[in-house]
Amino acid sequence: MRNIINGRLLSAATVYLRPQTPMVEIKTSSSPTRYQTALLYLAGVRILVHRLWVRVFGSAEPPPIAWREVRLLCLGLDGAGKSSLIKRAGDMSAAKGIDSSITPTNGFGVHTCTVKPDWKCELWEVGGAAAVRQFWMRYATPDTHGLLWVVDGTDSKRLGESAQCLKELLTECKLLRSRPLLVLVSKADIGGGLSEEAAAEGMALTALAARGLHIGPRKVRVASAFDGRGVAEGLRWLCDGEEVV
Ligand SMILES: Nc1nc2c(ncn2[C@@H]2O[C@H](COP(=O)(O)OP(=O)(O)O)[C@@H](O)[C@H]2O)c(=O)[nH]1
Ligand SMILES: [Mg+2]
Repeated sequence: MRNIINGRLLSAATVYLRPQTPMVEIKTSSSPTRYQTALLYLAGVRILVHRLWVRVFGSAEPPPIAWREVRLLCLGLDGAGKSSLIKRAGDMSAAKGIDSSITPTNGFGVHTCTVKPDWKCELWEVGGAAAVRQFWMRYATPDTHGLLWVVDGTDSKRLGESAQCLKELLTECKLLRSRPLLVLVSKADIGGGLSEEAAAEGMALTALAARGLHIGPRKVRVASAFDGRGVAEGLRWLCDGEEVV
């Protein structure tokens, strides 16, 4: 049922008479329930929010997030600094320092970090002790995008051993030869460590390339888990070849 006042058709549930006269509430059988009124309000709010969104962001829909995932294999001698660098990569904004709770990696670990706002990087770390090096190549899968090799920048005595391990790995594992190779020279915060040039020479990277044991792009970068230098830039290069100055 509807009410007609001053010739106008009203479908509203409640009609208030003018001031001076006592307020009279006229209820009709077709009055919307509180539930229906609430639904109407909600619909109105939704329309308002949508219009506001379009005005502020200029699009009818929020942009979709296209996550890209990249898997990297992280290897190097025991104690080179792999776990610490990976930990830093996972939280670049953390305060300076080394996580003293990190224990030597005996087996294998997977860690995830964000290299760019829409890029996830999965880092596979395998322990570097002599007994487990023979298993390294088993962790190189067709999905492995690149090889992150860590050398201890403060321990030039073990550089030859590290170079020999890399050579043996690439001799056995054809798959990794064409993948991008990033050598991170760790512990740069300590000072007096290896330069990028000295590390490249010590790792015999030019000789590896000359023998066809590595045909992919390669880069050497000093890095530190203590203050994070070189870590994000190195990983971005390894993931998509981006040069960060
Ligand atoms: N000062 C300093 N020490 C580091 C750095 N990275 C690793 N270390 C230390 O080096 C040792 C071995 O590090 P770890 O990450 O466990 O090496 P991993 O065996 O290659 O995983 C630990 O005592 C770390 O605290 C670094 O960037 N700066
Ligand atoms: Mg480790």
